[in-house]
Amino acid sequence: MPFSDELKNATFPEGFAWGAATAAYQVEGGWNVDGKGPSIWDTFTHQKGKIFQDQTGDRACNSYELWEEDLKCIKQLGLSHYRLSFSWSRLLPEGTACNINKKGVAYYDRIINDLLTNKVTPMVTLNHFDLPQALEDKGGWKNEQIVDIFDEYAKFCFQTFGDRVKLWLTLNEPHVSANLGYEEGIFPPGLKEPGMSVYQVGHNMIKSHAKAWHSYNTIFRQEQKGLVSLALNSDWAEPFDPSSQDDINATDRYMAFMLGWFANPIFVDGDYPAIMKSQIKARSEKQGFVSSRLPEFTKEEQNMIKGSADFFALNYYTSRKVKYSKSPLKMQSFKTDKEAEGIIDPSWPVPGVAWLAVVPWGLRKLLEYIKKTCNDPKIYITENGFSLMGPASLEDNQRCQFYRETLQEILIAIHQDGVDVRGYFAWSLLDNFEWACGYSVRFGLFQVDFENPEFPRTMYKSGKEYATIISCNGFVNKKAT
Ligand code: GBH
Repeated sequence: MPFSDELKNATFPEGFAWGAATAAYQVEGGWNVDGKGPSIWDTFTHQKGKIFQDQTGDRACNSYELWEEDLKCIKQLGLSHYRLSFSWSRLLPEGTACNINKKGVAYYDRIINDLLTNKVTPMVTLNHFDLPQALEDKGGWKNEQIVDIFDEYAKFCFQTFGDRVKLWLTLNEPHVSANLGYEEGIFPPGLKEPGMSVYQVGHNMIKSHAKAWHSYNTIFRQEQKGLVSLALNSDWAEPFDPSSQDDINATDRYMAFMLGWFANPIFVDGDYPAIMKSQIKARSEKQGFVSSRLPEFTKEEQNMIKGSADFFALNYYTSRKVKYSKSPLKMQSFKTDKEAEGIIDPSWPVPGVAWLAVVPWGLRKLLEYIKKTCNDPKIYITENGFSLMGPASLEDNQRCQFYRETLQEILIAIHQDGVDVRGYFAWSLLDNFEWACGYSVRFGLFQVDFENPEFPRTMYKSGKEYATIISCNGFVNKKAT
């Protein structure tokens, strides 16, 4: 997509949030110090054969001890916003407010206060994949009681930090937690229960989010005046063969099963997308189930869920061409329910991890799709990034180009398509523990030397590139002209 002449001098709107993001388990380390309880990621990475070279987040970037180094990175980039997540089991070692870890509270107090002192606005995710192990032992996200337990945790955080934190995300990427944790088993709790638990977990996550949003809305909003949402990840998808009705329908299902699953209940009508419901119901019935494997919301739940977000938080990484894939009825899984296969176009570069085809224009299309299908919400892009296989060179020219192109697509979305984009968070501030890939995949604006016990951070060229764009609030250096 060429950057048209009319937009040559365009800038981002005033007050646009310029951010970078991290997540607790990926950067903190300090997995068992100062009263922190274990999370499902501690348990999982301590088993053999789960993670690339059996690496763990035990030390990660050691941000638990090196927060000041992270703050220096944030300042060097000139960020206006920083997205971090709280480790639930660092705050509440058993997951419930029966036991509050004061040292955990002090750690996040310090981060929040330092950010505010430096005029950086924090955005906090309450749970980025690292459920307390103590709650997993009681059934975790599969047990409906999690809805009340999560609400208690959320209220504790709003109460403790909400005087200063005004941007909250309840959950990160429920699609990923449910699919990788319960369908594919490559994230904890490592279950492979195809076509069943994935929907139960998604269901409980939606209700958990909505209940916490209502707690904020009724108890804290008036006083604290913040905003609460959840981060949803989605690819952009287009039909493999645009003249095939089968591929067109498959593309609709692909988007419904990825984004609509959560976006439709929360941003549209309190319920799952119609095509998702009909598809899973029909297949379940033919497989001999008495009811659909996709649970149903009661009317009361629908009313609670509908409208339970103050903005749209999007994590975008990649795009797919979608083909209809007919699946035998006897095969029961999320994938076969979807009957759609996502393919990477051979012309799209894949510089790092295999799933990440770089398609900056897909973001523009996805933003327009969200505008259209989700009632034109305010949108924060809460994650977007470019991976390299590590250790990566500091001269990451491809990543520089990626940030330029992506931010130009966002400018077009704002000025040409009228999408209400309020901010952008690069994933990630630092090279960090990239889940199942361990430290083999690098997403940082700063390189971290994991071999050196001091974990030094060094800015990549792309960090400089991003800092320049931030300082110009776009691509034109107003000071120079
Ligand atoms: C985000 O998920 C996460 O929020 C963040 O923590 C993470 O570091 C970042 O992406 C980069 O990965 O392994 O082939 O089954 C992005 C959505 C969903 C994309 C899972 C990769 C795994 C595909 N991710 N998907 S595969």
